[in-house]
Amino acid sequence: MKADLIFLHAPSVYDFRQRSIMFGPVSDLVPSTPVFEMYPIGFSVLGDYLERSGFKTRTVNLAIRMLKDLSFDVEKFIASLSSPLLFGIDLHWLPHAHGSLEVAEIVKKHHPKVPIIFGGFSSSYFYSELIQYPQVDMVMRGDSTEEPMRILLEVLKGRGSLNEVPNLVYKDKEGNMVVNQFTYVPKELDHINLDYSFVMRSVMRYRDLISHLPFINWWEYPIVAALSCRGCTKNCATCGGSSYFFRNFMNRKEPAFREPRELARDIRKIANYMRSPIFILGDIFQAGEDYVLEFLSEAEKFKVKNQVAFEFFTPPPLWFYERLDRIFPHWSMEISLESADKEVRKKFGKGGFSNSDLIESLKAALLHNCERLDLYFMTGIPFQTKESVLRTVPFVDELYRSLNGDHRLLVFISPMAPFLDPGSLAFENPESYGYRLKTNTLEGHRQLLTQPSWKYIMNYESFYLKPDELVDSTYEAALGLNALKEKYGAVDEATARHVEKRIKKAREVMERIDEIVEKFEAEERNKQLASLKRDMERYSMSTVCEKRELQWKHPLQRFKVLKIAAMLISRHG
Ligand code: B12
Repeated sequence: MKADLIFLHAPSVYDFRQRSIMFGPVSDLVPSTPVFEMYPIGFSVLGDYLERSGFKTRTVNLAIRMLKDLSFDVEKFIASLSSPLLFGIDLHWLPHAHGSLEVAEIVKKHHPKVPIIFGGFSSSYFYSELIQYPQVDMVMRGDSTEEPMRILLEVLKGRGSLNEVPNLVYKDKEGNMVVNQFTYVPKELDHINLDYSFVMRSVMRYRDLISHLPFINWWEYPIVAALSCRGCTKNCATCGGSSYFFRNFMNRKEPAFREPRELARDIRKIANYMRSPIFILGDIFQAGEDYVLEFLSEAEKFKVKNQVAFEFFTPPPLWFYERLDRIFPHWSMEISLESADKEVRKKFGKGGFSNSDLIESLKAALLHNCERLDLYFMTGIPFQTKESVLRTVPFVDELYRSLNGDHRLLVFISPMAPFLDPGSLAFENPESYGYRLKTNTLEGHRQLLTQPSWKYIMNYESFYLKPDELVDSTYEAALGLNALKEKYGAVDEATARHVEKRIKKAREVMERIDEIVEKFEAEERNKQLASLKRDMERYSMSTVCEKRELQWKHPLQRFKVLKIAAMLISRHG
């Protein structure tokens, strides 16, 4: 079936299969590989909205196809697609600066008459630079592009003109940039639907499961997300999804929250088709306690048995856990603490609670049957020194002891890499946060991505933590946390040995790359780096922790096949 709009998701670096790059632990704490094969959830939300408006969309995750089949020929595949009205490519995460532009070039070559639109957070930030590339015809700005995209497709069908499409940036006939008003920023989220039925229908329609997979082992571990908001109330210094970013670059003055009743229903709808874990995106406490209470009251009606995972920006109040325990038979939570140092945390934008507040809250969570409690730490954040990073280990040891060595506590540390987010407070005011930026342009980032290791790829240097110190202390702290998780039974001995070995190997590979970079130039350098390619790939995955450590418990029967079949039939596939 011919699609009106084809979404393409590129790998981070287009020719990652040929290049020799030690991407490092950049993706160790997300389900993706360092190729960042996950496409934006927005593709599914957009697809669903546009389908309800009468347009057909198709999603092709090129990154995953390239990963799954080393001989997959991207160019041949793109050439074989029947031309839609529009191609949409995400440059949402800046690490896709290389792959997305390369893919656009190939699309332009084979479908010269079809316009190519870019969208996502990084596209919105870099729109004026992005539109200068010959392969980019349009950029859609904003965190909510459903309605502007509908209007655009109408225009491409001959109804209306481009200057009427809100949030759109495009080239006129002479190739000059036209910037339409950035006016579509909805205050509510009632227009969207995220129950994944659209994705299932799309898989059937195009007989193409692989292109819809969000990450490489999703089929075995199909975690899905429910969306509580767009925007954020917090101002974490390095976050390109902070309140500061939304205000200044997305024209969003305040977050838009999903109605709490709708959020509870979204979870129920997902649970209808799937038994997999459901992760609620965004801290529901951002919208205030009344919101949380209403959400809980509604959720109580549904008896969802899936593992429901919550993220919190700060430790929640104690009463909350008792309610959660009553409502969800399986629930977990995660908090990104970023630093063990209260002062560093405060300067980062995560102040407002002491370590004893944290311990009290975590104790209550465990008492009320939280099945997993994940704490995340980050290296490279403002004003953090090597000593501060290494203090994470004794801090976590102390934490385990305060929680009677409870193995449900899992801790992770990873570097802020590859990039400091564009549009974050620290990106916009690097010196005030103790940083030097290597580049602040899109082209600069595109070029950084092909450097030989994550140490050289990173777009920033902290005055407080030099690149070598950052690399060393990240691996060192990860080793320490790994040993603690083993000591308290949070990971088994085999996993701990495996992680330890990988970290040691990763450090050796990093040292070897540094030697090569120092000693050799151009062709010889590439030759030497190529000889390390296998090790680079092997030790860029599951180093600071084993990927499986991130997974919530999930049942073997992940899908409710009969329910899915009934849904597909009732909506005519
Ligand atoms: C949930 C989330 C994730 C989830 C992934 C969810 C997913 N598949 O989309 C996880 C945890 C896996 C994740 C991982 C990463 N994330 Co993240 N993530 C978020 C978070 C918290 C919310 C995003 C969200 O809910 N979006 C809502 C959905 C429905 O909308 P959407 O996908 O954004 O799409 C809409 C628009 O963006 C736009 N759009 C997007 N793409 C396109 C394409 C086209 C053609 C068009 C027209 C429109 C369009 O239209 C869509 C619909 O309206 C944001 C922070 C925030 N406050 O927003 C960070 C954020 C987006 N992530 C960020 C980063 C850096 C990452 C990682 C690179 C981190 C890392 N090193 O591992 C990885 C990349 C993973 C990958 N691609 O493989 C940064 C991005 C900064 C930047 N400009 O580069 C953000 C802003 C903040 C942060 N630091 O976490 N992330």
